[in-house]
Amino acid sequence: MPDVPLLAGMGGMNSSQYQTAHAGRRAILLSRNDDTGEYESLASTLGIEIVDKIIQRGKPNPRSYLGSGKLQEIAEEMEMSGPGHLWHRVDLVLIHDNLKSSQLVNINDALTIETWDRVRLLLELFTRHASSAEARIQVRIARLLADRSILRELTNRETMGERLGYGAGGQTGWNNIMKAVGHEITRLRRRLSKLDASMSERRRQRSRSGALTVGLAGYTNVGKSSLFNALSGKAVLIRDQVFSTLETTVGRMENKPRILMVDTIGFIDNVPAELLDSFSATLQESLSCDMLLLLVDASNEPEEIRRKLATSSREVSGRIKADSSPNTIVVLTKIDLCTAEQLQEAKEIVHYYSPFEAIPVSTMSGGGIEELRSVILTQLHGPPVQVNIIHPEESSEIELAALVARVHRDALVIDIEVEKELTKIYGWIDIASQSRLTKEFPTQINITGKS
Ligand SMILES: Nc1nc2c(ncn2[C@@H]2O[C@H](COP(=O)(O)OP(=O)(O)OP(=O)(O)O)[C@@H](O)[C@H]2O)c(=O)[nH]1
Ligand SMILES: [Mg+2]
Repeated sequence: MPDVPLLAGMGGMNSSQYQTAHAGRRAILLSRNDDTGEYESLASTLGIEIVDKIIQRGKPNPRSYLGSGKLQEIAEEMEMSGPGHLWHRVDLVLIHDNLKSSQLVNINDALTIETWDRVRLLLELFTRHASSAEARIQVRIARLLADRSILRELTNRETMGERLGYGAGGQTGWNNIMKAVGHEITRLRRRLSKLDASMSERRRQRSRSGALTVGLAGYTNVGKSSLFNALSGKAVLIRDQVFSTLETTVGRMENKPRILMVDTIGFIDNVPAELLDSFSATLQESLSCDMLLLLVDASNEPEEIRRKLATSSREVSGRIKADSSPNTIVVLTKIDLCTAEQLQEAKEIVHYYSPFEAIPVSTMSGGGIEELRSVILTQLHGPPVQVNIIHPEESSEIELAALVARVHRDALVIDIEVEKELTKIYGWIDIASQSRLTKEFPTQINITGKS
């Protein structure tokens, strides 16, 4: 890849030398509304300190987001921001919304300082958290797509004679850079599709082996990875940060009957489809499942619950293939942080989205986890059954013990009751194993509902 001196969106960085450590940077935030909390937490996840917020209420200006007068004012203030000024050492301007490339370039021209919109902020976050080959390629593609639209804008301006001084070689130089970016995107997409193919092959193998899968979905930071750990016992990264998880992890929830669980990336509002599409294979891994858990943070304010639930369910339903719609159960997370009234309100909100009753859990206290496990098992394998072992006539202890052990091998046992002529084993056992058992031991074993 050639070095592309891009200003808007990336400061004076060369695209081959992205600055990935942003901790300690000082920024000012420009916004058109007061609702900047989530954005600020995205920035602070990267260690960026927002030293000042400039809020100009109203509709974004189509040319430069803020009016040109306001931008001029900010540029002048910046000029004067020496030691002692609140803006001293500010080297980044953050924009609360997603911008058109032309707006980004215009702001950047007016302020001559590195400028990020919301997409760029998310891309920086993704870059930092991408830890698998798959996630790194996905993020790189998403970045190049965003870079390309800025490049296109700059190329157009140079062609129109509106803007000079970027790169040597004039228009031909720009066209070569655009071509190189295009080739790089194609190359990465090819690599990604190979990874996707091996992912779907693994999925096919899993389903051939008779394993059923439970997918996790929900807004970022809702507690997906924590629940995954609690149910599968497999350690994945949990952090009080948005987008800790960018890739798929499959873990085993139960061995008999075999149930796998899939943890993956979360959702967030206002992400352009193009950006989320880079992660579509990762999301697909979790959504191509036999049952989906849609997580909702019960400790959020009601408005936030509504907003996040609307985003998550829209993303889920837009991505699930029509022929493979899994049953979806809403799980209310972090209930250790809520009052009984809060939990009740959360239940009422989610009731509109799912016909199934929401399951409240806390991975912190462990509350509700076993109930959820049993709901998952029942949903996938039907209600628990009762395996009756008829005691051998000569009451051979060894023979009976062997039969009990044999049932244990196939079943997730909840309870055992020993009666005079009968041992009742109560638990979950998949249909195939049920018929195998009754075929193998037609006179000693029969299976019924719970008596
Ligand atoms: N109090 C409390 N905190 C929880 C609970 N479950 C998760 N958390 C916290 O919520 C934060 C996010 O948890 P994660 O499991 O990483 O959430 P996630 O949905 O995987 O997040 P991303 O992968 O970043 O999208 C962490 O700080 C967890 O410790 C819970 O039941 N109670
Ligand atoms: Mg996670």
